[in-house]
Amino acid sequence: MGSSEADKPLRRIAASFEELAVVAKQQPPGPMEVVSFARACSHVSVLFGCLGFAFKFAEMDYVAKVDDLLEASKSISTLPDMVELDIQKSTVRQAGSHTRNMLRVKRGIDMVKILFEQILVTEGNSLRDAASKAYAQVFAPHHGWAIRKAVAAGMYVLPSKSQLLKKLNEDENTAKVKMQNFIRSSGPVILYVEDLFTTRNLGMDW
Ligand code: 1PZ
Repeated sequence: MGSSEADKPLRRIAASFEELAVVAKQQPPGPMEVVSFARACSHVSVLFGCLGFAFKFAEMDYVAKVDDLLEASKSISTLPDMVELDIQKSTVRQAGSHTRNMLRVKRGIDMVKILFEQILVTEGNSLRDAASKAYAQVFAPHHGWAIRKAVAAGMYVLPSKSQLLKKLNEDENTAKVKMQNFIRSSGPVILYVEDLFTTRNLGMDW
């Protein structure tokens, strides 16, 4: 069973976000565990491996931030507690803080959601338009000129859609179901994390 999960990363990504969505959709929501959020986000990093060397830098940054959340989960049990601790210490916006890393990782999830949405509506075999739109919507407003230029260059060396699906061990139809699944379940999780910021007036535009 372990190996079939490893062979089908999209299934594991979708399944872990479905579990998080259950917590996110509770009324009142949560509290979501740091460890389950971090583990679900760690599954997403397989996608980088499929995108090639150009995205190595993004992968390293994303993985480091997810690892920080995994480390945090050893002493802090829930995401709201984690944010409260940073508020008490006045470290919310400090580079490397758990709350700041959570915001960056949330953007990564949002980018994958939009990327999947775009892949499902884009004709043809290129990922460039889908990936460019997702990046433009989520990260570009927060990245400086140099990073935006590097990402734009990386868009030209992305694998094709069929190469990506092959690496993910999926075909059009099986991938479609799992992408739709992820789109559906990541929505409430993204909103849950955004709520942690808005309800405490922490802002998210930083
Ligand atoms: C087909 C999909 C193409 C994917 C393109 C992904 C492009 C993201 C490129 C980002 C380069 C990251 C460079 C590092 C940026 C950091 O300055 C910031 C701020 O970090 P801080 O100052 O708080 O330490 N980090 C980020 O913005 C997080 C970047 C994570 C990128 C995750 C993308 C997830 C997309 C997965 C797509 C499969």
